[in-house]
Amino acid sequence: MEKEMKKAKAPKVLDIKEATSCDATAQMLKKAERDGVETAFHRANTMKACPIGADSACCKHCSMGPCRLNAKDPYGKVGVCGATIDTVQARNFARMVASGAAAHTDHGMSMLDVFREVVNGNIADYSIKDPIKLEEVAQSIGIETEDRSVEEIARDLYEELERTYIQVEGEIPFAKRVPEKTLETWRKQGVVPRGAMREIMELMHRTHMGVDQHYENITKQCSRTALADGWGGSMVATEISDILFGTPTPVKAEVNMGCLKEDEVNIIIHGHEPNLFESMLASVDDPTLIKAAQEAGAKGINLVGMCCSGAEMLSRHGIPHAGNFMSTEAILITGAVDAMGVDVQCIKQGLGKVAECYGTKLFTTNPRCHIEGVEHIEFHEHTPRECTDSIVENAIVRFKNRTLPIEIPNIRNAGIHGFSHEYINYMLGGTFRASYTPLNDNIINGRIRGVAGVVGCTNPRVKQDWVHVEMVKELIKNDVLVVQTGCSQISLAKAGLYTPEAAHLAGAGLREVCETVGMPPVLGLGSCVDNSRILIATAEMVKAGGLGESIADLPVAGAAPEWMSEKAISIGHYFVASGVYTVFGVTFPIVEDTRFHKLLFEGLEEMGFGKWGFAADPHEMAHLMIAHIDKKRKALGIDKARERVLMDMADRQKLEAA
Ligand code: NFS
Repeated sequence: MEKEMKKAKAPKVLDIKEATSCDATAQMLKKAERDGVETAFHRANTMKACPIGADSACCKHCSMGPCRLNAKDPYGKVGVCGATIDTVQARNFARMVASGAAAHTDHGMSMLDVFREVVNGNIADYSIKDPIKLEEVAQSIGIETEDRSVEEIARDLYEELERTYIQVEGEIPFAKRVPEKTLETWRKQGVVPRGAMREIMELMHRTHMGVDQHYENITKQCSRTALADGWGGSMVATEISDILFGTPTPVKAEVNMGCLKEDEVNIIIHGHEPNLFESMLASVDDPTLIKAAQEAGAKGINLVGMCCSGAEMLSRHGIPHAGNFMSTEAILITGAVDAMGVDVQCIKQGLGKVAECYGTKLFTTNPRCHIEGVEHIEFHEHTPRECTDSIVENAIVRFKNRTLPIEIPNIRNAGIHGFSHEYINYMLGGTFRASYTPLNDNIINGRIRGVAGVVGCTNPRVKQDWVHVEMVKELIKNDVLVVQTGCSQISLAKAGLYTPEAAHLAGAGLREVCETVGMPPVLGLGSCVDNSRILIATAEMVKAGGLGESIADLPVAGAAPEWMSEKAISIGHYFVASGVYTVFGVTFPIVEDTRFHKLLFEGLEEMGFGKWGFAADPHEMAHLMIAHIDKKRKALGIDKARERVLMDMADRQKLEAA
């Protein structure tokens, strides 16, 4: 083993208890140290974040610099070209939005490519699994569905949705789903997106040296671009994936590293685009491959997901999920992973080294994502099985040749996943009156104080999962219903909050609703592109009535407590631009006491949007959100109802106790 580990560096001392609250990951970090293997946790421990970059006080957009401004005296200095701190920060922030939006919209476009080829009959491995969803999406953007075939509707839908990307003028199709008053604000502010390609291109242009040098004007294009992600690229990714692979409905499933099986061939899919995973599902069900696995001495083939690909498959099919972003290296340390296939986004380059240490076969599959030293098996949507079958075959070979000892943390957490916005509708409204009215009623009568979307990454700069879990517990304790996606959903699932029994952790009002419906106090909606489900849910809440006329009126808030990626910034900004107060943790890449900071944290709200917030402490973060929800309740005149309901409950509890 020593010999095989020779390439790994000896890690410096890491306080594992402070690094993660995930017991399985902690167990694997201890093993990593015994094995002499380094992970992102160790690197974050020894690499101090650049303080100038962390404040976004550095500009490297041209070679007259890079220029460093002074975060402590932000207006004391300007860049060589004269750029102020506001320009520098706004440009840096804008490029994060552009990159994040590009990632989501490119993912959405890949889904649309598959959809087009399915509709044209050029792909046989996928089909339209959910024609009802197809009709609903088509109707929502004004496509005639009455007496028309699935093919006809699908063809029109493709053409319409293609505009989400390539349209040079006019509003994107899903703008039709935005509540009228919210759309009015967007039109007034000039931020209704055209096509994503145009918005991202313009944002990159504007942030080039010597173009847009007014932070307010840059922010305007940030909003337009971010909205092209949320109501555009991400929403297309979700809706098309539902149409092709099925809309999620509640499903019982397990998460955590204990989902690996020592006596089976273990394959992990990690990344973002569901077409790879869907094809892998077909491969692991193939009798020939199962037989090959058995002949190699395995009991079977065990397919497990990680990160957002995993969250999507967990929601849609109940496929077990092994862990979130900060556990992707850790799981390889089990020695039990025979193959890991990755496609795009959130794939650490460090995986290559760890996989090599444990003999795990790691494969990149997408032309957009190669990793030096890692084998590439290209995935083609016209012949998807060529790639996924080959990964399975490689995994079987590795299983057969396993030599290193295996240690799988014996931890699995069962829960209910797979809540689409359609299902929330049905669950709360019932078959015959499916609508958001019962949710709104429960908010109006005060049982539910408000709704919070808690999403996003895990980040080695904070204790893994801890910020997510503490914050969500505080929210539900205060009767805030929590909806989730991505890595955050997995953090809470590992903490056991995805069971209906977890309702006992909720305040009396939320608990009563959960117990009546039989739902957990925390609802998982899937992957990060599925944050678009939260947008649609907010639009439905406005439509159902009684909670104001725009998204900005709703008693809702959002958070990404352990964010790390540019995609998270794009998501945060599209929620803000849609009208939602959105709080981020870890760090915020802007110097306080600058005009740009004031615009994001106050000014946008005055213009009819939502606004940004920041706190590193999970309880403080939760209470910022709760205070905002209460402010909105007051503005709606429903603050008294909650006092009444709590009084009634106290009386009832007294009676019950007597
Ligand atoms: Ni979204 Fe962060 Fe990545 Fe998914 Fe996880 S890290 S922004 S949650 S896997 S995209």
